[in-house]
Amino acid sequence: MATNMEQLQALLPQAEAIVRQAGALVNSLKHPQVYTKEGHANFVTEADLSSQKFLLENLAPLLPEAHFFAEEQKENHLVPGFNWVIDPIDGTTNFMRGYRPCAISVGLVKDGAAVLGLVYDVWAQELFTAIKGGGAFCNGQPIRASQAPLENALISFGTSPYYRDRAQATFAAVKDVFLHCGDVRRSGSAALDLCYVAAGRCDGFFESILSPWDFCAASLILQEAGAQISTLKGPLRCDKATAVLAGSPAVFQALCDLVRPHFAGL
Ligand code: 2AM
Ligand code: CA
Repeated sequence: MATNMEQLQALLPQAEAIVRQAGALVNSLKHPQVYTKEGHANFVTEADLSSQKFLLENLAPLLPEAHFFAEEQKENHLVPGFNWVIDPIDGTTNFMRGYRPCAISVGLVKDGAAVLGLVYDVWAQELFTAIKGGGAFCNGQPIRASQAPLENALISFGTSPYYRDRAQATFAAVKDVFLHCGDVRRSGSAALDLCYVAAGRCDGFFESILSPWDFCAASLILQEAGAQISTLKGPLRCDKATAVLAGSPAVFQALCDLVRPHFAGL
């Protein structure tokens, strides 16, 4: 049972190989069949389904006691003990259109806390990884959050396109942030946005609703790189959908102060 750093370190290279293979599978399915899910602009493709099947089948033997909490399965909840928290493709809309940012996200949660995280950018072939207490890496190289002050910061955000009632608050917050920072970005993959904050390529991120498989793995990578993450109200948890705010230590509090008031009524 993977309970300590040594055991997680033994698990990581095996999980890395599986995630890279899932990436190759996704890359081989460039023009997939597309299905519509409940809500606005919410899609799943045969590539999402193939990637998830591959991940479930290959990760299961690594940790037989672990439960799966994955986007494209029907019964979805976190249980006590170990859970693989999986998004087989984060950025499905991008993937369908050939708009680059999209990733495979695999987190391992033990008793509610993320202990292992892998996010693989399937186009750039960059694998972001972290073990709790062991630092954060991109393709094996250590990464660190930036130290840029807010006035020079790049801040990314998500639009929660399936919750149109949040558009007013989201774009008011974006305008406020934009007027205080260097510039803003919107990629379409929350997992990669969070990893970019971890790698110091960007300084902060927010989105008003994300699901645990969107942020679980990246939240550990980001914290192991020295950045901070929370909901609109308090500490981040991996058991339910929530707003996510993240940033380098230099901008996190200021970003929270700018964004939170816009969502006060929600
Ligand atoms: P996805 O591509 O895996 O669906 C875009 O704003 C971000 O929100 C992406 O990370 C996207 O992940 C995620 N997302 C898409 N649909 C969602 C939904 N219904 N609930 C929560 N997050 C969602
Ligand atoms: Ca997805």
